Amino acid sequence: MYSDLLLKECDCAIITSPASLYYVSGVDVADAVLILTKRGNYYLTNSLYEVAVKAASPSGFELLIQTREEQSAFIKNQVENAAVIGLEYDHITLAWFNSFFTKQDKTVDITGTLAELRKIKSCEEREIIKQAESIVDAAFQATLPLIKPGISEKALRDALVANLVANGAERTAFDTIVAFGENAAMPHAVPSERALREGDCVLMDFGAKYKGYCSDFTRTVHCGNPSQKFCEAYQTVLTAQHNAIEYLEKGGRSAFEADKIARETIDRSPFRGTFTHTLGHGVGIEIHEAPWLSRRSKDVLCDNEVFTIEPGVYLEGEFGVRIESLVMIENGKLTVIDRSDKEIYIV
Ligand SMILES: [Mn+2]
Repeated sequence: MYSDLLLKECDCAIITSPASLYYVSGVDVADAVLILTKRGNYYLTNSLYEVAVKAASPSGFELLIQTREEQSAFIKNQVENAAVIGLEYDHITLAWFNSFFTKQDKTVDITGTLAELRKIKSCEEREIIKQAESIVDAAFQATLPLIKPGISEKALRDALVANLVANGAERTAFDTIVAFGENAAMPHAVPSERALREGDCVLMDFGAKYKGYCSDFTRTVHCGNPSQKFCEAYQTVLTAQHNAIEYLEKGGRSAFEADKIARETIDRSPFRGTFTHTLGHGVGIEIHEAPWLSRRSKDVLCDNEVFTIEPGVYLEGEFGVRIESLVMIENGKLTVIDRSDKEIYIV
């Protein structure tokens, strides 16, 4: 149980990040604070959110609707009565910290414990994420016919977003990336008015937020006949992804090793050194969370974790290719969740 684990390190845990609020209580509204103690758990918010939080009725929490002053006094009182206070160091601001704490107060960071808890998904969480990824598959299929010369990156982005919502997404899981031709060489390109031309690649990276959980998906298609160089880059990225997935299918569980296998595949090709980011990341309430698949990762991948495998090749001034799948490990077996084809697709 999360509260037992959290209260091992401290006698009062204060949760302030929307993602952890949602994970622990099932409700995240702006301006809420969760306080977990051995004596009881409190959900602090203000009257603006009273109806919403009451309707969701987070179990195991005493709901306190307070003014800003009452909330401050309540937190101060909890802090005074605890020897060690757990905080999400990666979320609180110095201003917030200074309004409740002095140098004498002993605090510990609970970010890592929450990340460890959140990276193991329950059966229910995995089901929701599978549904979130099927929304993305459907939106992709619905958008493919719109990819024609003349359409702008922004217009294609808008169509993708509309198709996500039409297929059940509450909203997008992150800012949708649509990049044509040379813009695709920027892994986090921002959609522009750039119009699609024959000979451009089309990189689309997008995700759905569904029942509070994210999905993540990338495909790169091509407008008109691709060059030999593009085809080679595409096959290299696909092989890199395939090799990493095969390693996991065969029971490999080192996140570092999975990254290395994909990276070496690209580095053995003419595209050496052009895979400039990490292989993947966990996906859950947040789009980027533990585990981390990178050159520096010490993560050992486990049952019931959900994460991406997304190698890429980026050639400045020319094009970029990224293929991203969402995978999970269940009962010791790897499952690729997205269903859309990965063979080179020409529009
Ligand atoms: Mn991703």
